[in-house]
Amino acid sequence: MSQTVVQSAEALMVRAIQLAERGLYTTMPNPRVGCVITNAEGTIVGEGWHRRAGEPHAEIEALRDAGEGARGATVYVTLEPCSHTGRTGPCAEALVDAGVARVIYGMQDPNPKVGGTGLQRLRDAGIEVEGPVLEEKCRALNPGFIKRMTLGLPLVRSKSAMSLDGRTAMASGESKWVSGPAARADVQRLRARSCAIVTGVETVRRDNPNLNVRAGEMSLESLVAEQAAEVQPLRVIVDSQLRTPAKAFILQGDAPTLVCTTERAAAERRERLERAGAEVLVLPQDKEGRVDLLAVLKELAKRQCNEVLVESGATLAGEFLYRGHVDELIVYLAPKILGSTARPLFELPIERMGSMLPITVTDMRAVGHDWRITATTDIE
Ligand code: AOF
Ligand code: ZN
Repeated sequence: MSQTVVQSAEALMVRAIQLAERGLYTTMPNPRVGCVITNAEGTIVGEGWHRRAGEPHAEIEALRDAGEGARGATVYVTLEPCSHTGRTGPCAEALVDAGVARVIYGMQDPNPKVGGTGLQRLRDAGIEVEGPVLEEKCRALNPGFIKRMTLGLPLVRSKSAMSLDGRTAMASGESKWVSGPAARADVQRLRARSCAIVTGVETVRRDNPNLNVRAGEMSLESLVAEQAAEVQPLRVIVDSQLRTPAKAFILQGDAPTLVCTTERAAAERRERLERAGAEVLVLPQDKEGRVDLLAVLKELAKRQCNEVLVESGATLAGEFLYRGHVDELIVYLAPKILGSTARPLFELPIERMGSMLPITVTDMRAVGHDWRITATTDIE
């Protein structure tokens, strides 16, 4: 005898969140959204998620999956259905046309083009609307999209690796490899969910990194990894005088590279980097003549970057932190001792306890033989 177990709104929203997570590496610049449709008995009749910008939204996928089953049904969706015509048509309209009875949403759309009007459209059509349900978990799907829509800035993560004694590289600059292979696979996944990877010219000169997403190194199921690697993040070099070598690996490959510089840089260097395939952008400088990091972040938001990963040496990472631009710190702690001549994690001259930067550790877990510490900064 088959028996339908009626699931709570929370349980169905959890299912919708799991579906949304399938778009973790591919929906940018759009948000990750998932949707579940149930019939009057509470049985799931349709599921969908947003896969890629330009492709159907989660609700449309779920409506297609449900077919005629959508009539009179209840829809659980992690984000307010849209009311605007962008790359695709309005989902609120599609839900009305499909004749659904109830919509339960996880959070309002922070996009000013939508912001409540999707819910209003549903109510106007006589659809019962309830929410927000599991709002915090739904917001956690899209921290970068939310920040960009509300503040005009991307979410910034700073990633670094250190020894047990808090050192990140030898005095010579040598830093391969502080953390182990599992942590490096974890970094590949962090890159893949980001819209841009920011580094400094010193790291480019010293380590010559690619800063791209490599499917084979993500430790993910191959289809998921391949799809993730199809959406390469923008690589960004902060380079006030254009000292990036034209032969640097970061200028090669499929991913685009943006070099942010200042008026101080010589024109012939600019031309050389452009010939090597980079886009060079002159931005305002700070008091010390370095590239203004806030200007970099504003530019990235303008280019629809939701999540930005800073993967740099101690100087640039310290600068991002000191200026209050870092939302989340990710530090891999390796079971090694590098000693007192090695470099610190952040180049940050703090003289007094009263000037220290407070942080809140939100997660700490083993990644291979290393520990990954995630913290939010408490800087206003
Ligand atoms: C939804 N369901 O699955 C997503 C939504 O350019 P478009 O047409 O793809 O629209 C993108 C905007 O739509 C995006 O900024 C956000 O406000 C909303 N995303 N909405 O109802 C979805 N991905
Ligand atoms: Zn939509």
